[in-house]
Amino acid sequence: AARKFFVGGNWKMNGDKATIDGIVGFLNASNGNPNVDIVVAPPAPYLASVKAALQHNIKVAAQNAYKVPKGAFTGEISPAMLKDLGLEWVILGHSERRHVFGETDALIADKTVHALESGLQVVFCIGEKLEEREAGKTKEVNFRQLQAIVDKKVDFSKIVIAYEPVWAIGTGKTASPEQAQEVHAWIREFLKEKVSDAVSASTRVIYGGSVTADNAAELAKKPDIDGFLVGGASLKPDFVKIINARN
Ligand code: G2H
Repeated sequence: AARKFFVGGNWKMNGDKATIDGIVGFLNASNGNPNVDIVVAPPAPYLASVKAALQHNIKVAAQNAYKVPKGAFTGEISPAMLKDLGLEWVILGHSERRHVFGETDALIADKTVHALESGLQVVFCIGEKLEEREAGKTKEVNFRQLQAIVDKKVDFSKIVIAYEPVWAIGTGKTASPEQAQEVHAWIREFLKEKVSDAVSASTRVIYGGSVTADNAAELAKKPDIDGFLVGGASLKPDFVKIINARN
């Protein structure tokens, strides 16, 4: 079966009640798109209100969640809490979690296993830093990050892989369609070798890093780019153009 296009909006630590009302407004006015899985990730304090206000064909994700259901972990939120709010998705392994907050491959793998066990689906983010790309380590770094969850025998039917080269995040430097396609094809080869032909063919691999309404359509034409994880541009009405980039 064809891979359904997936567009995520990662709001990061942005927004307040007024601006978020505006975002929900333009999303609801867009009516979604039946050919696209649309998932937006507000900051944690707004998860419940956004979930309540959005039309049901637009899903809500958390930007992170911890590896256990509850307990003495000040400042953390659990997959059980997200499920309790009726949410279906969580983003894990975002480069800002890896590089600003020091999350390791091992921690991200544990979080992924627990989120899946709890019934959430996961947008699992990977990507190399500029110095890694320049040192010829792009494949090695992305494969290492993926191997951490392959080792846990996760159910890839509940995972969307987001390839987000760190050098393209929030910098205005988008990977060219060719650069992104090259890595997406490597990821699919990796899945074929380490997991199965079926998982390689069916898993959505989306691109993130300075995606805009202007560059989304060209990226979306590449055969192994199955959608986007959008940061800055997901806060603006142009996000609707990115949702519809493949149509
Ligand atoms: C990458 C992306 C969204 P932006 O972090 O996850 O952000 O589109 O702002 O580069």
